[in-house]
Amino acid sequence: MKGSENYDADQIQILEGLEAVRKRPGMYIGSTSVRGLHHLVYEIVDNSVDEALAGFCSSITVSINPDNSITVEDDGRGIPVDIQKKAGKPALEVVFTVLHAGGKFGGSGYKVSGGLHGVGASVVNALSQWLRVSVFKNGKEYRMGFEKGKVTEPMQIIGDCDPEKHGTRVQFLPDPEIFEETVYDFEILRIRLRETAFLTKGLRILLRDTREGQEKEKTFHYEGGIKEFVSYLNRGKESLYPDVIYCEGEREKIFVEVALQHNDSYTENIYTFVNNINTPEGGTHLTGFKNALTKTFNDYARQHKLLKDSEPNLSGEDIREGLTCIISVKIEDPQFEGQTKQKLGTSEALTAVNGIVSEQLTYFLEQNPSIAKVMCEKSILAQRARAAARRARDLTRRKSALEGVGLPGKLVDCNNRDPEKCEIFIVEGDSALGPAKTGRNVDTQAVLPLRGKVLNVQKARLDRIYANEEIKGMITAFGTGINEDFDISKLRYHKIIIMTDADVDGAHISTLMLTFIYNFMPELIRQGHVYLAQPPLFNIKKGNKHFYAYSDEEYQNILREIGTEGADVSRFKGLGEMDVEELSETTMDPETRTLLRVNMTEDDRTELDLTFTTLMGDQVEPRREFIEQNAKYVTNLDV
Ligand code: TSJ
Repeated sequence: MKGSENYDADQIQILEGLEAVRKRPGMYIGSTSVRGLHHLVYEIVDNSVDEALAGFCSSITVSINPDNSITVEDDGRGIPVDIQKKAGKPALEVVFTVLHAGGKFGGSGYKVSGGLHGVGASVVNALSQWLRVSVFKNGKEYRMGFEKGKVTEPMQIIGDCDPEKHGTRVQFLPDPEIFEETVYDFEILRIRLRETAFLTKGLRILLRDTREGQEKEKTFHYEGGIKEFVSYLNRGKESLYPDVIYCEGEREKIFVEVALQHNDSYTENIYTFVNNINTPEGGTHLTGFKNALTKTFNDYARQHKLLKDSEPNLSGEDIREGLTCIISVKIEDPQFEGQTKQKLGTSEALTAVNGIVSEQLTYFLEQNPSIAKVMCEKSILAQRARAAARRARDLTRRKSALEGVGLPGKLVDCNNRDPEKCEIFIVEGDSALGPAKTGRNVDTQAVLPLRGKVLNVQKARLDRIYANEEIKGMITAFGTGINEDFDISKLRYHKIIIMTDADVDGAHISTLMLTFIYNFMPELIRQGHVYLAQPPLFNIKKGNKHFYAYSDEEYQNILREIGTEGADVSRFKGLGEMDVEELSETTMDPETRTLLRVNMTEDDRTELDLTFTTLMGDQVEPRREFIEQNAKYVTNLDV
């Protein structure tokens, strides 16, 4: 009797647990937006990845089905099906109905392999309209079904299977009552699953879309693991030496893998992971790596006289210039800290990464003196450039302290001093400056002309960036400073509007400016202060009617509507060709213009990913076709 009372009590607790998940899904999967929807897939896949890390699974297939349900299948041992003593029911049922402590958002722990399976499976189950699982084991197929987390088909053996076959297959349909969006995006899954495959060497992941008209599949399989990840990140760049340096080892039950390679650029690209999960804020593993790299390098450079006794040590930043690096640690019970709990706090990870990298990097440098020399030479150049940049910056800082906020001479400022009301148009070329100056609202709209080529900041060192007149002009006009000096409260204009010709050159210049802002003041983009002006492409007149078309498509639509007969059509070749009224009406006047706001998605950290939202002027009648531009800016901008 007692047994069954307990069983009921357990049952109630379980239901309360799953109810909690349905009540506050955000606590368990972050959000119920597209992001959360895709998160369900990762929660399930992570279980198969754990099985792979334990050495029992070599391949995972993820399918997007025609009804937008997802199937994940692996060739692991199959979730245990025997009756768990404590719960008095099959382990399989426990995995899907008991809310496990931890998870990435609510609790603290996330275990890697070693028996704690099913983390997240119950959460996915609770948030699914239905979920079915098949386990292939002992020559049998076991099946079980659920709806909104509750058992609807108890576990049963539905038949024999090939005695050689083993594995788990889960199919689920996210509950539309929970999710704002229920359509899966192949691209989002592709990026994440590719990352997972890079981080789990040898594992084969197949992603398949079987929805009608969208049929496709991609396989990710990297025998080299994070070594191949680094090569992939350095694709299209000139690497400084052919090898990717790789360190691997285990200390105090912490498994460490590091892969690195320098390219000839000046930016540092380090991605860190704990149990295959990205830690954008770094933590002890990153600190351990940085300490090891700086110390190992300086020791080597001194010992081999690449750095003279009279010269100061290379700084960490100097050594990391142009570095692409992946740090991946696997820890049994990682501790996270910081506001968003994304920063690794486990202190043993610092010692482990530091020890392993120091030891193996020292060995590598000794074995590869020519590579060591190339690396040192680059660092020494970086050190000199940094010193020059510091002098230039100190000079400008001192200057502004002495002379007040010396605004650039070319700036045509507005009168209003309330940043919230003010806009600055960054205008390319001289020809557009005239009309922009005359056509602007003198009270709220400032204009800053740029002459000559905008510097590609991904191809220049800091000293050159600080010396560039156009860039200096933008920095002083914006008022915020850059990098560690950046202070958003000093922003002088809440809208920064890049206005270039609607042609290839114009697009290139916009891209260079966005790259500058993205690299030195990303917060401006994050907080939605950066915009692209949208000058029209075509001027269409018929009788007393006047239209502007902003895309080829819109141009065709307008002509179709009004007829070509008697229409006077011309194409704007550049901003400079418009007269003052035209420029003002179509591109600058807040009442009638269209702006694109620049957004930044931080999902895919391996590709600079900016998207745009169209903001219509207050009086623009909604166009038939919304100009939804989705441009991807890949890191290699010089195409
Ligand atoms: F998320 C999930 F639980 F639903 C799920 C788990 C989904 C999928 C697609 C696969 C899995 C999963 C679990 N794959 N492989 C496993 N392995 C185990 O759960 C397992 C099997 C045997 C033993 C053992 O000690 O014999 C231990 C474990 C953890």
